[in-house]
Amino acid sequence: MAKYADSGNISSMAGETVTVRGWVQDTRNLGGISFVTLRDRNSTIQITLPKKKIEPTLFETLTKVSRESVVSVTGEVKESNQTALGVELIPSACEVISEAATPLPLGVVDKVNVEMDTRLNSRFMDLRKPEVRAVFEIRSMATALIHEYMIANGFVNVATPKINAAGAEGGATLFKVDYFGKPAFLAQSPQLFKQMLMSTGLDRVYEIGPAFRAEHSNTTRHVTEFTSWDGEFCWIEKEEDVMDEIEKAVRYIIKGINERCARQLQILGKEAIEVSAEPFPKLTYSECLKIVQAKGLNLADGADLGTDGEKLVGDYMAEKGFPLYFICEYPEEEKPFYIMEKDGTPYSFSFDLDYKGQEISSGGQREHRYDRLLARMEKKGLNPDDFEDYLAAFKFGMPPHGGFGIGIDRFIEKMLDLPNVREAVLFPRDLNRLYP
Ligand code: AMO
Repeated sequence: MAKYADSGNISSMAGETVTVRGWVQDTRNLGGISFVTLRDRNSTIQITLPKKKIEPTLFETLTKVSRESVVSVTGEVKESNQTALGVELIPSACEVISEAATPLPLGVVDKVNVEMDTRLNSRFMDLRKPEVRAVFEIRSMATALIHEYMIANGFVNVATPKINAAGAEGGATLFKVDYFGKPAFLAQSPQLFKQMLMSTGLDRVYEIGPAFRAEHSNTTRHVTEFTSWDGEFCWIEKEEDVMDEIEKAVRYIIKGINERCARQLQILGKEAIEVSAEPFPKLTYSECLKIVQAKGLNLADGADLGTDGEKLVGDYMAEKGFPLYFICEYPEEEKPFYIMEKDGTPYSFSFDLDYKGQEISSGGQREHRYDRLLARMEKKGLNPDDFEDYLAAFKFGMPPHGGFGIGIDRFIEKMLDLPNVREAVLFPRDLNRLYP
């Protein structure tokens, strides 16, 4: 039996007889000679069929097989200065393993602009395009790098429940499920659990897991299921300690992607992911308000910066050469109950990390003092009885702590300049999309 080869190693196999497997991307019949382009995970291999030298049924099969069929082809590897790999395959046998039906729901190589929805409807076919796959290969590496960084820095990887009796991020975006006749909710974030763990001695934890938000708005930055990278750790003195940790982690990931994903970045037309040499700037909310007001957006003090405000701040920071920057000291009113207030001011020890004009993360110092936490819950109109188990962890010895949550989908979207967060999700879920 001939040995297997693929586009990654066939260049060094001239003179050998090998078997290659993949998808028939394209067939060109030029009379006396035909070419089949076979695609595999990395690249394409040219199969050359000089009509007179190829057995007729083999010639017929390979030149007539429908595009995107999966085939296995055995033949001799020959040097060629006409192909990107420097070799071509002259076939002596082939097997059509899985014939593709026609017409295809979506072209793989056709240079036509197809709506994102059409592409997402046939995502399996869309993912056959190298530039679509590259996003997910980079995302995979980003996830590996997060694990590397977090473990190397003393964080313990945890898994917290995704079906819960209470949510942490406000009632508006809770997904209700029927839990054996009782109401339950899909987790909006691991917030309550990662904080409870702070009272245990597992005092540096992280999680990468799904988070669910019943987002009723159809935007380019919201999906109803996203992947949250959460970190939480004890013994912080101020929220800046959390920002510094995120910055180190984000730099590690971007550096790692630049070093390990050169091929994928090249497919996406990028040399490298840019990151500022100087530390990520820390703008206060009040400074941002002034920036957006100067740019003509009339926001009242205390108002949410919103998509438009964030974008204006992003433009301002881009001019200064900063794709990534923090916005800190948000009004306490804008932030959840678990964030610590900055006493004597309307602000809080909170921050967002923005990437090119879009929030990708938020976090801060938490209120670890039981009485103050209770007061904050009441101020936010929450019933402490709904959070009994969470609150118990604060009653019996809770260190000061802080943390962050980063949406991996938005992180990848912005890193790769994708126009929509859905482009960074394999099978996105949103207001209108529950399949595939
Ligand atoms: P927040 O609600 O700001 O904070 O969410 C943190 C990050 O999660 C991502 N994200 C989303 N991504 C896509 N679609 C959505 N609908 C969506 N909602 C949120 C964003 C966002 O910045 N518990 C806190 C974090 C903390 O303080 O540790 C939290 O969930 O990238």
